[in-house]
This record gives sequence, structure tokens and C-alpha cells, in this order.
Amino acid sequence: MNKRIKISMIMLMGFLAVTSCGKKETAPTDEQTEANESTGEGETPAVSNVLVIEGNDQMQFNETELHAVAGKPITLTLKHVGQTPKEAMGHNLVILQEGTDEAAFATKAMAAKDTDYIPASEKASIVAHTKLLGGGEEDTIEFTIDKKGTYNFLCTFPGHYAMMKGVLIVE
Ligand SMILES: [Cu+2]
Repeated sequence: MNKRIKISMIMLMGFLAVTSCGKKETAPTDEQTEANESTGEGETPAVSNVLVIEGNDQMQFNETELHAVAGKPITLTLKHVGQTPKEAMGHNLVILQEGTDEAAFATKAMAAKDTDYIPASEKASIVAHTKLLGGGEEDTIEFTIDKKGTYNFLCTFPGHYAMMKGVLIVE
């Protein structure tokens, strides 16, 4: 009697060991999350409020046109993908209010070295701006634009404005 119980206990334990092992092996397979392979490049630009733009050592942004949706928070990341320090090849991205005289703004910004080329006197013309970055750095900013329109952006590091500018189209 005693012995039989012992044996069946042992068998039960063995059984449990086997099933728990088996369970581990048939752990849930991760066969999901590959559903968003969209993007047909060159077609209508995908409107998403997560924007990433790069500046390089050749004084260029990799995008001249960004798109976003009005009234929703926009997350914009500027990456300086070059290697030159910011004293020599600094980049920022400044988004201007519609109607701002870009050239005049850039001229004032050039003189604002102490504030990383963000002219304090022109704050009313600025929608949002990143920090001034050197090679390898990046900065992410968040802002919301309620009014649909086309907003100019530029890098205000001295001499860069002619090359480094574009538009943010808010729809
Ligand atoms: Cu720049």
C-alpha cells in the first residue's frame, strides 16, 4: 500500500517534470509584428508626426520637405551625422512662423553666437527650434502646430542658411 503510493508519487513527479519541460520547448512563438511594411517611397509622403532629419559635414539637411498633421504633437529629431565639432560645423533646426523674412532672420541669428544663434529678439518668429549640435549629436523636440500651412525651417549657424533650409508642411 505504502509502496504503491510512493510509486505513483514518483510517476506523477516524473510526469510533471516531462510536461513542464515540454512546455518550455513549445514556448510561445513570436510570429507577429511584421505587418507594417508600408512606405512606397516616392509616392505621396506619409504624414506622421514623428520626424527625423539629418545634417551632415557637407552642410546639408537630408530632407527639404517635412510633413505633419495640424493640432497634434510633433516629435522632431535632428541628428548631426557628421564628425565635425559644433564650433566649426554646428547645425540646428529652427522653424519659423509663416510670413517671417527668412533672410533677415538668418542675418540676426548670425550675430547671436552667445545664444547658439537663436536671436532672442526674434522669439516671436520662432515656432520651435533644436539645440545647436556638433558631429554625432542629436536633439529631439516636441511641439504642436495648430494652424495648417507651410513653415520654413533653416539652420542658423553662420553661413549655413543658404544651403540648409526647407519647409514643414502642416496639413
Ligand atoms: Cu548647419
